[in-house]
Amino acid sequence: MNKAIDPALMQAAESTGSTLPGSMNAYWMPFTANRQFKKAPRLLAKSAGMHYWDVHGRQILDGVAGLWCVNAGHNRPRIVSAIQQQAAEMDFAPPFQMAHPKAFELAERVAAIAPAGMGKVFFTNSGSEAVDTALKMALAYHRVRGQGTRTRLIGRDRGYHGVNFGGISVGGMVGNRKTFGLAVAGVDHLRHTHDPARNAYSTGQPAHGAEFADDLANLVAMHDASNIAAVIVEPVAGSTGVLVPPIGYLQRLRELCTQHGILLIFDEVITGFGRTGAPFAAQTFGVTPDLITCAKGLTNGCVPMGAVIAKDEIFEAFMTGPEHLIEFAHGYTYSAHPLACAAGLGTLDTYAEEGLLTRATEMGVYFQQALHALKGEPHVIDIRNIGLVGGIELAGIPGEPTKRAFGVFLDCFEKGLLIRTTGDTIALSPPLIIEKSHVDQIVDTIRGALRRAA
Ligand code: PXG
Ligand code: PLP
Repeated sequence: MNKAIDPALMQAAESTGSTLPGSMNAYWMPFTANRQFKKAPRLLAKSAGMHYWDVHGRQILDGVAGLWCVNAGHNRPRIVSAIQQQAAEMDFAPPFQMAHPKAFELAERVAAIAPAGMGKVFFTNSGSEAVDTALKMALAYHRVRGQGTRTRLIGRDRGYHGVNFGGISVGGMVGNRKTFGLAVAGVDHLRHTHDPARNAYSTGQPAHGAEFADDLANLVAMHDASNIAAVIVEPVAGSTGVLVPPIGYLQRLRELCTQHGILLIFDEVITGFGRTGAPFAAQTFGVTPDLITCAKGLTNGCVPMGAVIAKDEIFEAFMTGPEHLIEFAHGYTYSAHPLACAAGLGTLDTYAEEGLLTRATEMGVYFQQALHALKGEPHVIDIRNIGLVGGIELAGIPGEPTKRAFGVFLDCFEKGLLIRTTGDTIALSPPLIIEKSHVDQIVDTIRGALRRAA
């Protein structure tokens, strides 16, 4: 089917200088209802600061930092010029047995804002690749230390760890797993921590649920610690609808991992780079994992890049054997790509100059008040938040899950606001440069949409 573009759309696009595709046939869109989208496309053409403009020239407030990634806001000058300069200077440098200076510089800069003792940085091109890299690193770490029986991996229900085979195996979002067969074997899951009966409308960390971490003790009892390599969790579960960890939960997981020699991996693809009020959620919650996976905000979403940040001792464990041999047989053609490194350096400069990595602490107070003022609006059954991330859970339409929230998404978009929905939860993660007036606009627009919602 070759769908013609609406002439009015074409005209609007031409008026903003954008070009529209002649056909929407070839592009198989990711995580998108392709047929529905192509009937009524939402096409973005321009961005700056807190805003997008669509192909009609309509301004849209960005309530989700693109897709949880544009933490410094759009089209920031230091990042733009860093990318432009790098593209003109050197396009690509092979990352295996070769390197370029900015790769080392970016690794140092990331290590400098990471939790103390986490001083080694391995670059990937996405969060999904960072996750699979971290899982492989955990397996290889135990093996190089003579504990090769530690092969089991533990994730958590409702976890999102990207879409590669390792990530969907430890992940717990059913829709992302059920289609793809067995994936990686030897995986268990902790229960998720969502407990609305006790914790609905918590501000910040909920009071109840530290004991969910004891699921790990049960799995150790079942499998024996000598067979378990790592536990991976999102400090704040994002994709599944913003689940903030109960007070004491991450501490308890850390204690159990330490006690049993199991590596603790925090997947900070969303929480990394200022989302919760510190560079990493590990710092916000005062719990240091062994490995951190990150992506998104690392380059402000401008050039694809991810990373695994490792404790020094993990790297050191690999540095045995003959020096001419490769210590970790893993890497991507585009690991530490020069454009991504340049974007990363420009991003970290912008974060530092504008204090963005801690700005969610102060703005989070206003954001929290504004968000929780939606309590009592139609369909709202829970509101959750920490730093500059929030979730508003709606009661689903009986028998038609996701439909009500998606209706709110469409209504908001029509009114000039981009939000994200997952299941029947609205997720908000605005750029960290957000001002109070933007927070008001976000909440007012959502309120209007809720009152109109089916
Ligand atoms: N781990 C976590 C915790 C993530 O949030 C990934 C890994 C994978 O990253 P890449 O770069 O491979 O996409 C993510 C990504 C959503 C949504 O709808 C969330 C993500 C990506 C796309 C959509 O909430 N998170
Ligand atoms: N498939 C083939 C045939 C390849 O040659 C390579 C890399 O050389 C890959 C997959 C992996 O690609 P990447 O390094 O971009 O992940």
